Amino acid sequence: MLYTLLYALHTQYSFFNVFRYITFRAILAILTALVISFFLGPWVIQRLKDLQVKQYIREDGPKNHREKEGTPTMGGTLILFSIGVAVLLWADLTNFFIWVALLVLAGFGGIGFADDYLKLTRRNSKGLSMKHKMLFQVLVALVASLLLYRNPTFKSTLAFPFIKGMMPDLGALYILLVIFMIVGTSNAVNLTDGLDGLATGPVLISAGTFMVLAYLAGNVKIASYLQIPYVSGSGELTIFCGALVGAAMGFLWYNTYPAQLFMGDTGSVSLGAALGAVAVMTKQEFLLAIVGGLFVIETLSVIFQVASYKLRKKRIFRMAPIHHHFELLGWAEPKVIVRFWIITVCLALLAFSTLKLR
Ligand code: 57M
Repeated sequence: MLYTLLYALHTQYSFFNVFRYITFRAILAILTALVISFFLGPWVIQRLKDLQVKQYIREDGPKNHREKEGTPTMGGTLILFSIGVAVLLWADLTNFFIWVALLVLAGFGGIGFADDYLKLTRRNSKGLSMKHKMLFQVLVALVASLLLYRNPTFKSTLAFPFIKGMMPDLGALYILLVIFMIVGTSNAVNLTDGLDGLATGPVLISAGTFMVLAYLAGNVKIASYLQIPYVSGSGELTIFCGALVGAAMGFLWYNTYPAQLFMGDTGSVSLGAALGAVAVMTKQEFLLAIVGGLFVIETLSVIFQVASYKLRKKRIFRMAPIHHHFELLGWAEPKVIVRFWIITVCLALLAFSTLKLR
């Protein structure tokens, strides 16, 4: 909104021409979301405590988690508010992709909020049933996929890293791909959010990676030089990703070990879905699988653990998701967290390296 107002002034005062630049507005979005989440954090923590919005710790979890009982949760409300303000201020609100991204973020945020709320009112770690959660998530993802599929300027093709030029048109199957990307990433981030800052860090790094990728995909000259799909208008997602980065940075100040605040499903479900949606809209689905490799590993660890237990009555890991396995190996929580962050930074660098290896 401010973008439209301020840029319009460039005819009288040339200084305001700077608001035309996506990079400038992305930096403003990062700083706006960071300042809001950082300075509102203490107030939100206190309000959540007053409202008894606190985490119930499952009995069957690692012993050291017992002391986390009572930590305020649903900090995702702070994250979503920070992102919303920053995007509404600095993004071009006539941009189609911005509204699809906001729809996914808000839709999944609502599902996560309902889940957290039910856990609170039922005073246990159950929430929405898996069936209802999946149904609502697929519905929101279906709306986003249909908006994209029916947009005449948006192609239903799938790009592959390393193999330039191979971009099959999936036709109506593309709708299933979009739903899979959004719902899959949402649940993968949700599973990963099991240690202080363990999800927040990789979300921050992934959003930062896609902040750059969106800029590249939306710039016809750079996209053709790098031989990546040019997606007209997707450059505005640079501002959306910048807001994700800023909000995650401010939230991490309070979510880092020992956490004063958890994001809850309100945060993990919506942030994951938003990353999945951005990856689809910038046509970089495989790069999300690379930079978000930690989310993939965490999800696969659960799949393999459950399958192994069902088939062989034996566990592969001491406990899944895999972050608990290392905890039970005796790694201190901060050691698991920071090592997983280091892995994510390496994966982000690997994702960037594929841009030239075409
Ligand atoms: C999402 N939620 C955390 C917090 C956060 C199928 C099975 C693998 C499902 C999985 C599960 O329940 N996943 C739910 C993970 C929970 O965090 C809350 O949830 C929000 C994210 N959705 O924002 O509000 C706990 O994680 C800890 N935490 C922190 N710091 C943070 O910043 O310490 C979270 C954020 C919090 C807190 O303790 O209470 C969670 O772990 O539930 N189940 C599991 O992950 C369980 N694994 C398991 O059952 N493994 C089995 C089978 C099913 C694979 C096995 O290995 O045999 C583990 N989680 C728990 N207890 N709580 C282990 C048992």
